[in-house]
Amino acid sequence: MGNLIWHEYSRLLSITSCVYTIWASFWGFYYRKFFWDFVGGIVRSPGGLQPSRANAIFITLIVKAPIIQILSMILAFVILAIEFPLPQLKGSSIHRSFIVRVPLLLLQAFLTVLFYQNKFEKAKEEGDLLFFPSTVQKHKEGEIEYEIRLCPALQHKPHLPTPHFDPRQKNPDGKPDPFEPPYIENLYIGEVKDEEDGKEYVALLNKYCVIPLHFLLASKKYESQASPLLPPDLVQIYLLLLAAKKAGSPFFAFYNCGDRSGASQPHKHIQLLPLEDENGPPSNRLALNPRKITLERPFSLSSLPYANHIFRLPLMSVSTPIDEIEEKLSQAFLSLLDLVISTVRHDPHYPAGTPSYNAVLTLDHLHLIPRAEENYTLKETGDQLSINAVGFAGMLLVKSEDELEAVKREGVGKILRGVGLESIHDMQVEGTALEAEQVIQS
Ligand code: B4P
Repeated sequence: MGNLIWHEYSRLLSITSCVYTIWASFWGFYYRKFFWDFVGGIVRSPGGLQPSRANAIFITLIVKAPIIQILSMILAFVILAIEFPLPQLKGSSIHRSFIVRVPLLLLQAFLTVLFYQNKFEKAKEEGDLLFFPSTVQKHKEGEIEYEIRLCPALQHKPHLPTPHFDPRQKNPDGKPDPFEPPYIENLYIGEVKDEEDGKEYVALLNKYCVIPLHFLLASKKYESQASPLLPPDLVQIYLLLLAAKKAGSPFFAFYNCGDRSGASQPHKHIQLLPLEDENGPPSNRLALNPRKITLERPFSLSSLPYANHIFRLPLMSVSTPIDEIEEKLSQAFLSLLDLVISTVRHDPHYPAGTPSYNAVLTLDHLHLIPRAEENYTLKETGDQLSINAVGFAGMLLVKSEDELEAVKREGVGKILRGVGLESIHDMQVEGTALEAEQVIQS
């Protein structure tokens, strides 16, 4: 009797481990990482972790092609067929043999420890990360193809009121600060430090996640979300974007600055979202269109119905010296911020105080969009849409089918214009470039 219980217990254990292996291998196809790449690896800045040459075979078999993940999955199905068992195997010598099981289970253990078991999945399974499934529809208006993401599950997310943003005061509303330690272990990814400035940041998975692997880079010491991006902020974001591109999964970064920008947390944080299109989100793809552009001068996309200020960045890579990256990004940011301030000043109704704006950063452009309002009220349904930088990247978020249809009828451009400002680029043109004028005669 005792033996029977032990046998049944081992069988259930083996079945559980196989089911987990199939699940982990499936995710391992998408998020390819050799788990032990830090052994013998070198951390370079810029560039991140460079695995040792001795690990090249594992990088090939896990990252370049998911061979180990495929083998793990096949092996798990084979063990399941023996343990369950398949009718054809029931009572056969393989089904009754311990000798067959031992090497198969050892091989399974060896294969599965090689590849990364996703932190995102763990955080989700243990309830620290709330994932809201969604679907995306393309919606073309003029030259831009917007992406409208329908996420009905977000209706159940607790609504956070816009905090009081006071750049001089720490945590002005006195609410718990999610970006202060102690961090939720399952959301904690790691920390980075700016080599020049010594400024430290913590990287955390987004707790309320719509796109898997959405993460945040928050300043370790409290800084206000109403303060501008500083040179080390820009450098660290850019290095992360470079590292992501190198790892084969492009991201873009965004920053909601000020109380009219769609931000809900007062502690300075920049957000990074994975991309399906390596040319960036829709607004970046549009900015790439006028291909012959004068570098080192801001420009505006006149086909968009709201004020937008864009700077095309020079080509930089992991081997570009940090000083140079810092100089280029700071110069771009300051020239765009000047334009944001002059756009805001031109609006007689804009309230006094720090202006709000959204920033979108890709490896090829920095976009700054001045903001007049946080929310847009849909004429048809009366629903309020909170728009953040992702909206101005060309990716709108709606929470119901009715909202989706109302947005399409009202027009995304009109909605963005409703929370943005009128473009005065024609008046600002000195020192900047108009698309039509920026073509270099080749
Ligand atoms: P904020 O800059 O303050 O504001 P936000 O991104 O607009 O988020 P909001 O909270 O207003 O979310 P919303 O319902 O509009 O960012 C704060 C960030 O911190 C948020 O990402 C929040 O989730 C995160 N956070 C809060 N508490 C945390 C904690 N304890 N640990 C870690 N992170 C924490 O939108 C819901 C989500 O969808 C947001 O993440 C938003 O960025 C994202 N989103 C918006 N538009 C999207 C689109 N088109 N596609 C995909 N995702 C989109």
